[in-house]
Amino acid sequence: MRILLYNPDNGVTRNFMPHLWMFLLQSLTPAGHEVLLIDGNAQPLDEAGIARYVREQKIGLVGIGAMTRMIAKAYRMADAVRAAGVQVVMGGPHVTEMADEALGRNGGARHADAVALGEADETWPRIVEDAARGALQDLYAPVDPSGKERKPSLKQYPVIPWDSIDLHQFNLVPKAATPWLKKLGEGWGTFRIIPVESGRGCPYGCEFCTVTGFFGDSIRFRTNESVVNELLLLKARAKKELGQIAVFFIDDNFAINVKRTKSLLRDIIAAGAQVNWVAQISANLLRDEELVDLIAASGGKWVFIGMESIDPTNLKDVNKGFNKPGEYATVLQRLALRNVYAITSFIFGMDNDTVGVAERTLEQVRTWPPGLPIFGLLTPLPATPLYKRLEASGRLTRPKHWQEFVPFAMAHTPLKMSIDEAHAEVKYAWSEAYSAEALGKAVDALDDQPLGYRINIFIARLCFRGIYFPMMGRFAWMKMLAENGGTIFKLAKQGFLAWYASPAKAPAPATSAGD
Ligand code: B12
Ligand code: SF4
Repeated sequence: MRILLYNPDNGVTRNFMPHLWMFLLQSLTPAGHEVLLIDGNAQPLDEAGIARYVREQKIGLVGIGAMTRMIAKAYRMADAVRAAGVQVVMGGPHVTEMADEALGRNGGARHADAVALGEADETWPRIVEDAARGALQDLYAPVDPSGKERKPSLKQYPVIPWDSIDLHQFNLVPKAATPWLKKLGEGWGTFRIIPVESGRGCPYGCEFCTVTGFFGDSIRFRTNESVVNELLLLKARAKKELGQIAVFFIDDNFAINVKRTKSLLRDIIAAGAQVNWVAQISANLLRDEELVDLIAASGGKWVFIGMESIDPTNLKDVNKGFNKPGEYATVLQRLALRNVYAITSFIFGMDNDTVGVAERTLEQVRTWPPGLPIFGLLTPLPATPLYKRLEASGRLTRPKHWQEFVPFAMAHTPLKMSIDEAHAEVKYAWSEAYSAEALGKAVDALDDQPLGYRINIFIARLCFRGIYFPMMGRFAWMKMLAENGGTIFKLAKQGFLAWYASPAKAPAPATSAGD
C-alpha cells in the first residue's frame, strides 16, 4: 500500500522546520508499504490538489496530523481525500482531545475514517495493517493488553534514516543562491532545521498547555547513544551536501532532569556530535552554571524560554509560579556570556493584564541581552485546565475557535481589559520589538562579536518578524529591506572592509599562477 502522511500548512511560516511525527511514523511503518510525505508549509496544496495527488499516486491511506490551529484546514483536506475514495486516519494533539468531532459523532460531518489517540508509536503499525485489509477501526488507543493506557518507552527509538530521506522540500536556502553558497566556508548549499526529540513529557502542568495531559507527567528519555548517533547522521549528511544543519530539540523541557541533560551533552561533546542547536528550557532550570557551560560547548545557540509574563500574579494564575520574573535578566546574562541567546515567549490577555502590558514588558526586554522576543495571546486549547475554567465561568466568546481559525485573536474575554485592547497590546509589542530601530539596536549591541554572528542575529530577527507580519510577496520583502536599509548597509560595509583587509583577497604570488 502507498501511504501519504500530510501536515497542513499553518498559514504563517513556510518550510521553517519539518514535523517530526511524519518521519517517526515513516520509520515505524511495517515493511512492504511505501510512505510519501508532504508538509503543506513546504509544498502548499489545496483540496483539489490533494485529491488529484492521491488519485495519481494511487495512495491507499492518508495520515493527517495537525495542531488545533490547523485543524479546520486538516478537516477540509481529509474531506477531499475521502471524497476521492481514499481512507483517512488522523492523529495528533487536537483529534486526541476531540475524537468525536473528527469522527462526526458530535452532530457534525465525519472527517476521518479512524483516529489515533495520543502517542501513536505503537498503534501505527496496526493502523497500517488494518487499513491495508480495508478493516480500519474508528479509534486506536495506546493501551496494554489489559486495556490500561500505556505510554511508549523511548528506549528502543527507531533510527530515522536522515542520511537518505528526501529532505528537498525543507531546504531553507533559496535555489538561485545554492551554487555559490555551497562554496562559502564549509558550505551553505543547504540549510535545514531538523527536529530531534531526546525525551517526552513534562510534569509542570501549566494551565494553558496540553503537554502534561497528552504526554503525561512521567518523563521518558531516549538513550544518550541513540541521540548522539542521530546527530552524527545529520552532521554527516550536511557535510556530504556542503550544507548546514541545525537541530531543534523539541522536548518540552530539554533540561527537565538536569543530571540526565548534562550527561547527554557530555556524550555529544565526547563523540564530536556537536551541531548548532536550539531547545526549550524553562528559566528555573538555567540557574545551573555547569549546565549552561555544557549547553554552549555542545553547540547550543538559542534557548526558547516560556517566560509568559513579567507579572508573578499572572504566572500563579496559570500554574506557572515556578517562573520568577526577578531572575529573568540574570538567566539571560548567564546565557549571553556564553554566546547563547534566548527566544523569550510572552502571553498577553492573562487575567491580571491591563492596558500597557506590552510596553511594560518591552521596558524589561530592552534591558536584556538581544534575543528574539515573541508575543502571543492566551488561548484556551481543548481539554486544557484553562479551557475548562473559562468554560465553567462562561467566559469563552468563541468556544470552538478552531473551526474558524484567526491568527492572534482571543477566544475569551480577559478580566481587566477588552478583547480589542488585548489585540492592540500584541500588535504594539510586535511592532516595537521588530521595528527597524529595534533591529538596528540589537545588531549594535553585539558590536564586539564577529560579523557573521551579527548577520545571523539580524537574519533571525527578520525571520521572527514574519511570525506576526507574514512576508508574503515581493512588495512586503522590498518594503522590509528598505526600512532596514541602514543596518543592511552598515553590515555590508563592515563585511567589505573585513574582506579588503584579509590576506585571502590579495593577488596570488606569480609563481603559483601558471606553474
Ligand atoms: C516543535 C513544536 C513546534 C514548532 C513547529 C512544529 C514543527 N515543525 O515541529 C514551533 C516551535 C514552530 C511550534 C509553534 C507552535 N506551537 Co508547537 N509544539 C512543538 C512541540 C514542542 C513538539 C512537536 C513534536 O514534534 N512532538 C513530538 C512528536 C513525536 O509528537 P506529536 O507531534 O504529538 O506526534 C505523536 C502523536 O501526536 C501522534 N501523531 C501526530 N500526528 C499524527 C498523525 C497521524 C496520522 C497519526 C496516526 C498519529 C499522529 O503520533 C506521534 C508519535 O507518537 C509540541 C509539544 C510536544 N511535545 O509535542 C508543541 C505543540 C504541538 N505546539 C503547540 C502550540 C499551541 C504551538 C503554537 C500555536 C504556539 C503559539 N501560541 O504560537 C505555535 C503554532 C505554530 C504554527 N504557526 O504552526 C501545542 C499544540 C496544542 C494543540 N492542541 O494544538 C503543543 C502540543 C504544545 C503545547 N504547549 O500544548 N511548535
Ligand atoms: S513547562 Fe512548558 S511544556 Fe511543561 S506544562 Fe508548562 S508550558 Fe507545558
